[in-house]
Amino acid sequence: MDAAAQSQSLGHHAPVADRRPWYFTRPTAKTGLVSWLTTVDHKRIGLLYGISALIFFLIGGLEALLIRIQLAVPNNTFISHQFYNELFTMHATTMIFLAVMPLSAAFFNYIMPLQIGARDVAFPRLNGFAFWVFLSGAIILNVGWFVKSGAPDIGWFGYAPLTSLQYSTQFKGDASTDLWIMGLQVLGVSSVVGSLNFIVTIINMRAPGMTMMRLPVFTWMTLVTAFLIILSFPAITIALVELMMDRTFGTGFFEVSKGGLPILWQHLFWIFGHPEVYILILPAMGVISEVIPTFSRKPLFGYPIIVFSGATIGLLGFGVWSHHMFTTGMGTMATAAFALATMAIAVPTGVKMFNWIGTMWGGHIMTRTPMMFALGFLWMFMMGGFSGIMHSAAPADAQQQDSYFVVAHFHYVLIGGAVFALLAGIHYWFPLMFGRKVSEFWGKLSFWVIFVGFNVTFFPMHFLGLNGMPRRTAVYDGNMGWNSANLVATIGAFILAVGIGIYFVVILYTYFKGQKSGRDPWDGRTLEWAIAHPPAEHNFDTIPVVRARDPFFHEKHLAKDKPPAPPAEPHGIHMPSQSWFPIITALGLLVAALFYSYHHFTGAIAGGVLLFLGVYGWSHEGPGGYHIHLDEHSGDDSSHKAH
Ligand code: HEM
Ligand SMILES: [Cu+2]
Repeated sequence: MDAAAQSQSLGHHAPVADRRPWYFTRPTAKTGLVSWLTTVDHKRIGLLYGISALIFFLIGGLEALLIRIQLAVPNNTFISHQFYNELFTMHATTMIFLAVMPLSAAFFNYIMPLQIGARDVAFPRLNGFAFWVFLSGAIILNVGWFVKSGAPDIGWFGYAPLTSLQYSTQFKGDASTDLWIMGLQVLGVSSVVGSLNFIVTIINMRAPGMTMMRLPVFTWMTLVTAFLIILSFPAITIALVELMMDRTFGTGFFEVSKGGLPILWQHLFWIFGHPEVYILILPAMGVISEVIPTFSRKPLFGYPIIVFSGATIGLLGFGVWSHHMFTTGMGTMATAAFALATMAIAVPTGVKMFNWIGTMWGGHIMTRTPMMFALGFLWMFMMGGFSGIMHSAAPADAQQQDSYFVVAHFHYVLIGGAVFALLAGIHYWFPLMFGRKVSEFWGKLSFWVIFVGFNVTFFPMHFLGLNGMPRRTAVYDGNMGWNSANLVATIGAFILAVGIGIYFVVILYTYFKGQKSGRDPWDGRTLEWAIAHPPAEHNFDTIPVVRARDPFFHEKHLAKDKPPAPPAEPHGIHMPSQSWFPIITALGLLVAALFYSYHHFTGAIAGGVLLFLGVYGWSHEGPGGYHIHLDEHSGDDSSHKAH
């Protein structure tokens, strides 16, 4: 069957503007493995991100448990010091880059286009490419576990001179710093490409009437996060290129013996690293800003203030990187300036807290599972914020630096904040994605076990830190007064693991056997709730016309008149075609980067050739696309197979 006949049999009109190169027919299968490998549907790509992120979340959690077992008792010999270093490096790298960021990306992909009334993102193939590149970077980072050189062991911050050839030489049984460099570099490509796509989508593809000040807050935070990514990643890209040149070609950017400056690494790393913290937390704030109004049955209090404080946090985030370097001896002026700038960030963050509380104030609060996680977020994030303000004072930080106090602080922000919000988001949007609803009993049970386990694990770490226990050390002496708090923290980590386990089992059970949710189970406010659950491939049968903030709620409950007729789509609904080239191009990048990490230059060039062929085919097959005609069909949103 040729491609045209095939697409006829699927009920689609022949592809438009589709120049088919001789070497590949454009895939049209809508189910099965090929359909997933070649997908350009933002919802499927969102699911791919989400599933991968959850798997890496479990891997990172397993690494954390091994760390906690080792620290449960003094002078433990459970694991070697070398393995410990690999574990804390990979735990942090995995959680940040392979779990929390892609889980946010899953929501950006799945939810954002629905919230703005779009049929897909601006560049659907580029979107698929971003996912496959993400997976490539994740693989590169993790191959170290399976080969002799070992996993990266230099910390997620990769401070010089730990990364110099002197301390981490390849192929001598030492760890693979090069895998870390190339893995992060490849992940950066994915993040930047994805972010450009989201920015263009949000600016250009909003439904008629969806002005910027009517954008749902989650979409706003997607936009701010995307800008943070494209502005901060160049700093680490350059740092990694320089480090790679030091290690491959013997340059001396960070090499003291050649006149290099280790502190240059720290500046470049944290100019990226601090905004990265907001890249992790702003999407979470976006989710919370959707969940709290829905379950308080009130519009978000102070919408413009929430939006502008989000943007302000993003901007200020670029001016505070050196608070990670108070103890490097920057000088009093620099230290004072960075301390003040850091404290200033507490203001827009506090403003947001008051707005969320103001939204609940006098509201009709429904304590469903997503709301429970959101309330958990508010409390935990506030705790993390307070300890954050504590070390924004440089003299206090000089004591807390590199102690467990800092570990407690950032886990309160990253788990209590980012992870709680994302877990809330999964529950919140689950009915939309799969048409099923998680049981309230099991959902809430998982919440409470996670909540208790989390606090038992991390609250004692504040005291461990103030009592001087250093982070990133595999053993401690039994006479330091740290024994009981460490044991408690380890027990807490297991309670937390049980909670996460329950959460996952409940989600999986719901996916297969859960109770059907019906449409719009939470009485939603934003456009994504207006469509079928799960959504049809083309999202909206007719593009909605937006007349208010919270447009769906407005049309359901407040508007007396009918919305104006949407502009006709004379040729039917235009959908983008699937393509093989995103995954082929990403594969080229994977091969090139992997071989380069092993300084195997022939292999690297072969990967480069594949990459080039991918780009060549991609640009020659044309954007493609096909039409769906709804006029002849039954009117059931979930079926788009017209004719
Ligand atoms: C699942 C529960 C988790 C537990 C029990 C846990 C436990 C730990 C422990 C004990 C350390 C200190 C290792 C050391 O200093 O030697 C650590 C470090 C770290 N964790 Fe977690 N963690 C968890 C989840 C997360 C999440 C979700 C994130 C990020 C989103 C994260 C980010 C980090 C970072 C950035 C470090 C610093 C590593 C370093 O000092 O280089 N962790 N974790
Ligand atoms: Cu910072």
